[in-house]
Amino acid sequence: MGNYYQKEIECASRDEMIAIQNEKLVKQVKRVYENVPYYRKKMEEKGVTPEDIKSIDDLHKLPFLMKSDLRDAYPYGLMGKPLSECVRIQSTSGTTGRRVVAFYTQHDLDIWEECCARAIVAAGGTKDDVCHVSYGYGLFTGGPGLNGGSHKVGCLTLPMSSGNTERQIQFMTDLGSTILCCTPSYAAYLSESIHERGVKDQIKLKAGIFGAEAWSEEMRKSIEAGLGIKAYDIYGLTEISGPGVSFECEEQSGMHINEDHFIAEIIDPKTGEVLPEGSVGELVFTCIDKEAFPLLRYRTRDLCVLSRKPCSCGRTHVKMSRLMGRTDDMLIIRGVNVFPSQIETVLIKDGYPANYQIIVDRVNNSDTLDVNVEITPEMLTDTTMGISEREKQLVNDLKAMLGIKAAVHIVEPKTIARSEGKAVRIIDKRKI
Ligand code: DLL
Repeated sequence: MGNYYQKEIECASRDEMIAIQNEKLVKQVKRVYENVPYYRKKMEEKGVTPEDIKSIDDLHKLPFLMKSDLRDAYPYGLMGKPLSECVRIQSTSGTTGRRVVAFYTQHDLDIWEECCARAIVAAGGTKDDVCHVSYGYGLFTGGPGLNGGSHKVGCLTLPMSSGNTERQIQFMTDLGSTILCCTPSYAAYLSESIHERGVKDQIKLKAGIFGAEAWSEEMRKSIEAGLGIKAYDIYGLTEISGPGVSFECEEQSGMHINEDHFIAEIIDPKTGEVLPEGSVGELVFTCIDKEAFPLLRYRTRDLCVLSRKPCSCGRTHVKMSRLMGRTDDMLIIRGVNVFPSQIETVLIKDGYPANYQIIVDRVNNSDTLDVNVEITPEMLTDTTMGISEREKQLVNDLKAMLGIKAAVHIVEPKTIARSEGKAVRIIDKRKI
C-alpha cells in the first residue's frame, strides 16, 4: 500500500510547487498543441505558441475552454491520446444540455484515485477503516473515484452505490462502516433514517466525505450532530477527473487543491481577467499531467475564493473556499442575485432540515420566489410557536439575507422527495 499522505508533495514549499508546475505545464502545453487540433486552433487564433509558455506566469496567455467547447468538440474532439490508449470513460448526467464525456488513460485513473486517496487520508482514513461508498457508481464519477481512492488507502471498501437505504443501514451496522462517502443531502437522509430506526448506537461512523453538490456550514453541523461524525467537503468535476480535485483536511476550513496536478486560477466571469488571491470569482483549472482529456484553462462556472493562508494541517496546497454558487445557478429574481445556498443557510439556522425546494416563476410580468420547507416532527409538537408564526419568521429572515421577499410554505415531514444522488432543489418555471 502506498502512503497516500504524500507529505513531500502536499507540504512542499511554494518554490518547490512552482518548479513542479512549471515543468509539467510547459510539457503539457506542447503535448496538447501537438495532439489536440481543436485547442491548437484556439491557440493560433489567440496568436500563442507553445514557446510562449515558459512558466506558470504565462498561463494567462492561453485561451479558455468552456462548457460550450466541450459540446462543440463532443465526443472525441478534445482527446489528447488515441482511443486505443484510453481505458475508461465517465460522464455527467447531462441535465443542463449535452452530457460531458471524459476519457482516461490508466495514468489518468492513477492520478484521480491518488487524489481521492489523499482526501480519505485527510479525513483520517487508514487501512483499518471500512469505507462505505454511497455515491452512485457507473458513469457518475462519485462512486468509482472514492472507490479507487479507498482501495489505494487500503480500507475495506463497501461499493454500496446510492439508493436502497434499508440495505445501506444494514451493511453500515453489520460491517461497522467507519467512513461514509455520499452527497450531503443523502447523508442527511441517512442520518434521519438511522434515527427513525433507533439504530444510532449501532453505527460506528467517525467521518464523512461529502460533495458533488452545494451544502452550507449549517448543514455540516446538522449532519455531524446527527451521525456523530466529522464531515469533510470534497470537490471535483467530471471534466477535470471527478471527486478529489480538492478536499478538506482536519481544519475543515476550505479544500486543498491538488496543485501538483491541477493549477487553479480565479477569474472575473464577465471579463475573463485573472483576479488576485482573496477575490470571489470563477474557478478555472489547467490539468498539467492528464493525458486523455487534458483540459487547459477550463472555466468551471463555480464561484469561490482561493487562499494561501498557512493551514494547521501542514499542507501547503492552495485552499478553495466552500463553493459560493455557480455562475449559472445564480437566480436573478426581480433584478436581485439570489444563490440557493443563501436560502439553505437561513433554513438550517432556523432549525429546519435540508429538505426544501425553491420555486421561481413569473406572474403578471413579475418574478415570484416560493420556498417550500419541511417542518421537523419536534417542531410539530412544539406548542410555543404555530405554523403561521414560523412562516412569518422565515419570511423575515430570508428577506434579511436576500434583500427580497419570498413566500414560505411549511410542509409536513417527508413530503419533499429525497434524493439519493445530487438533490434537485430549484424549479425555475420561467425557463420551462
Ligand atoms: O459531482 C464530482 C464529485 C463526485 C465531486 C463526488 C465530489 C464528490 P459532476 O457531476 O461533473 O462531478 O459535477 C461537478 O458539481 O462543477 C460543482 O458545481 C458541483 N460540486 C462538486 N463538488 C461540490 C462541492 C461531481 N463539494 C459540479 N460543493 C461542480 C459544491 C460541488 N458543489
